[in-house]
Amino acid sequence: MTFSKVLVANRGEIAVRVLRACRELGVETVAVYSDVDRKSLHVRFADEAYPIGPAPSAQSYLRMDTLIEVAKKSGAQAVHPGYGFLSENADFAQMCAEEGLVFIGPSPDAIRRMGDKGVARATMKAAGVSVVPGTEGEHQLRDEQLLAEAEKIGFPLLIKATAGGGGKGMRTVSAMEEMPSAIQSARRESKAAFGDDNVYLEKMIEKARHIEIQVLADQHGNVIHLGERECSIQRRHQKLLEEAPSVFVMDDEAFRQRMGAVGVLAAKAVGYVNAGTVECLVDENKNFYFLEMNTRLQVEHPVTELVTGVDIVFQQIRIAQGYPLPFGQEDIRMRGWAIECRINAEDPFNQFFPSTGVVSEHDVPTGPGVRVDTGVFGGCTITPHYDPMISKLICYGETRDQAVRRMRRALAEYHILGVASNIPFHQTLLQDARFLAGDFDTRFVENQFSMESVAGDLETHPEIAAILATLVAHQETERSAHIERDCGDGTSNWKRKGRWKQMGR
Ligand code: MV4
Repeated sequence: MTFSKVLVANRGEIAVRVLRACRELGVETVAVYSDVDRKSLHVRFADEAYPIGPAPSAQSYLRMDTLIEVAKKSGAQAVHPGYGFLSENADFAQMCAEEGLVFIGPSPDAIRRMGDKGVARATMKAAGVSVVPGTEGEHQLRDEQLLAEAEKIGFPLLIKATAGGGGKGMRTVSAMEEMPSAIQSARRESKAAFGDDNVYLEKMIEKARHIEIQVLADQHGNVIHLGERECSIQRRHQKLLEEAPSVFVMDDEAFRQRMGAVGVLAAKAVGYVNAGTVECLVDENKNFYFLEMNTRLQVEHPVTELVTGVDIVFQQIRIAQGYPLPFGQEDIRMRGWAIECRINAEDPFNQFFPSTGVVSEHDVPTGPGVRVDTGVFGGCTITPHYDPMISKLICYGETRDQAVRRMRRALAEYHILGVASNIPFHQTLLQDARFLAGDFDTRFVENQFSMESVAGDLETHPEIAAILATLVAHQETERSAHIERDCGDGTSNWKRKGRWKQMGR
């Protein structure tokens, strides 16, 4: 079935990303927006846009009934969920199907089986994929059973929520006497977050890297992988920088293909269709273990797009339309290096405290090897209602060194005024000897990295600030004298700009 219209059930940069893919496919688009998002970029990028409720996600972007109603009213045949919100909600995928809408993603059954991490582990183990040693089976375990299992597994170990993922409801336990209280608190956190207090145990893999495999599967049984992404640079389970390939895999093509084969096996084990990501832990000896599968498009998908040349979102839509993958595994090669910095509205000099308010200026870098995916523009407001990401800055180079140099150059070109950003964090990281040497694991940012030496230099210089402010004001005046070339359709640029500003269209 070819789509003539797609509804994008998301906001921000990922909604814009999906809308762009639709435009390139010649598919009409429908955006949805909460009250505070009426003037958002994703609304401007779509052919039609509908209000779906107040700012809190639970009353807008998470309202399945409203989204389906809008999809049907607008005449869309398919729904793209983006990431977050309803993207991994099996009930939503099922509801779409029941209402005759194509959910651009895997089947409700595949989402469910990967959504329960205990079931996912058992399924993978049965398929011959190596999982971290730990509790087995799909059933719920009582406290006494968990204690007995912990004895067998040994310490340190991790208690994880079966309904969790991404580190929520996770506890590290280093000795038996900590178990009872750790089980209680993990259960409590999981119950509060997911309405389910079931947990399982895994031996803790130390000094592990967090590497993930991108897979693509069509409706005709073709499953391929697009290589790995290195995701170890994170803080409190929030990824900050991702790269493809991983320095740890580098040009060990045999290792890459072994990991890729595991990704393909995992997808096949649940009859997976569309784009998905298999998260692995890789230890110092290149042993790797299945952790979980994310049944959605991921934030960091652009690094894979740049090194493989595959437009993942374009392929997602094609797959949902029923087309077979236009290439096979043998056609996929990773060429060059890509790095993504997540630019967040948070203050790296104040424990990454979130920063909200009006983004008065947003000057994004461009030039060779630079891509910026964003939903932010000068004059927009960052609210506390949604995630704090301002943009994704992605740089490509023939080598890791060139990608790093381009990223440093791009970060220096990047100017955000009005809210604090973590750009200084990235600038510091990209000068760090350990990072540059590829000598890091998942604990790096929290344990071996500090912004303090940089913060120490941050004296205030009011005179310099005054001179800069004058220069900026002067530059602004000069800039306003430059006139855009008109687009040839007879509409005046002033009219277009005014309409854009006032109507948000
Ligand atoms: C682990 C692990 C070590 N051993 N499992 C974190 C997010 C979720 N997807 C799985 N995670 C981990 N699971 C075993 N058996 C290490 C992580 C992990 C991590 C743990 C503590 C602090 C930071 C971390 C960052 C990435 C991954």
